[in-house]
Amino acid sequence: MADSNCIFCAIAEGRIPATIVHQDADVVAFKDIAPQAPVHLVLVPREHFAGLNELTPDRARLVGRIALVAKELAEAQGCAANGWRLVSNCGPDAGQTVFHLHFHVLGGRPMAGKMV
Ligand code: IU
Repeated sequence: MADSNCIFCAIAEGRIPATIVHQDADVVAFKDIAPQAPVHLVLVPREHFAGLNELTPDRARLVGRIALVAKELAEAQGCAANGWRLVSNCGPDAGQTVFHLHFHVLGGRPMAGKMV
């Protein structure tokens, strides 16, 4: 179920442009518009829900799918061997700005010792 006011739903449905790097029936991935690392992708489920606080047992498989796509994209982007991060900010204190569940894939530079 999509939310017509949600920017990530709009990207997933192709209503607004983004550099899409993966899409399937459940998951869409695109390049972040304000990259924080040489590799910075955003992975979203097509289903709209705000974030990890809304995770339910029936959505657990979907999050597993996102993790698998993240791993495949890290390999495809060439940062799997050196290391990469999968991050989901949940809520205002975590810095979440778009309230549609998403995961960041970050890689291509050393991040050890830094949270972001
Ligand atoms: P956050 O975890 O909610 O802070 O991350 C939202 C990310 O979505 C952030 O890195 C933005 O640069 C990114 N983004 C985007 O790639 N395209 C958009 O149209 C919008 C945000 I709005």
